[in-house]
Amino acid sequence: MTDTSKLLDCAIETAQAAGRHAASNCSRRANTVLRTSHDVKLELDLECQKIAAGIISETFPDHSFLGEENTGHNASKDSRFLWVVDPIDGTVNFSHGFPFWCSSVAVQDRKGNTIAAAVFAPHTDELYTASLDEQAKLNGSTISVSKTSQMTDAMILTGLDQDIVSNLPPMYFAKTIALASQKVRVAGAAALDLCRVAAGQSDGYFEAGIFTWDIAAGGLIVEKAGGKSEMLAKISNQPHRKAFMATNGRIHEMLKSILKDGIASIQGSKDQH
Ligand code: LIP
Repeated sequence: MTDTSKLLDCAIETAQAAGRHAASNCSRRANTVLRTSHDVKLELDLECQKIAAGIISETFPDHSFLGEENTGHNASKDSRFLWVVDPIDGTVNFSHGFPFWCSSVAVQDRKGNTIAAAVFAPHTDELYTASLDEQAKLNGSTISVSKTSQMTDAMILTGLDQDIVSNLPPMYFAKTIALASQKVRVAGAAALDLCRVAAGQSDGYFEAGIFTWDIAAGGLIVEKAGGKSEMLAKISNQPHRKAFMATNGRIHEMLKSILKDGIASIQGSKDQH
């Protein structure tokens, strides 16, 4: 039986090692291996993932690994545990020197439930942690979600959903949330967005097409801070991509109902990218 605290210790060590490597090499932040119209893949993404994978495989040689930079996880390992790693979440921010990015590490059971999670933001030296056995913490101190109970008072973090469903107008979700809430913010690093929800600095988070490695750690951290997280839809033909929300719990159903029509379009669309 693997002890949850050992899993959490390894998640912390991994997130800190990956994050510190990126931070201490930020002079190379613009060295790009791939550039698309709205995204980049950096040399440092690959290096940091290698460091993360090395620590995990040394500590738990039988565990499986899924990382953003190599999505075909090592299925050869028949493991009860899957490590889900985003070595640099907020890559575009990082590449510009905008200090809102982090390393996100989660370990999941066979059903995809996160057991232990660590998110490390080197610039602010913030380490967010949680496990099934432990409350959400920031640098060792317990954190909890906000008490906001009305959508009109809520600040919601989101991403820009320009390519999710072709039968919805561009930015449909961001606009829909903006009209219903006090403010929408697009900060650019989903794992850290979720940690801000957990810390009560934002009331909710939603993205229509976010990847497993962006939310696996932060989703548990929100829940263990007293909030709620929920997968709303899977994006077809993209096994690791989904519509996902997390809130302080109090506004959960309100935000969900605002998103309902758009989510129905995702579920009904045969033309997802
Ligand atoms: C990014 C996010 C960002 C989100 C993007 C993207 P990456 O992750 O966390 O907030 O809007 O969809 O997935 O690529 O920087 O690891």
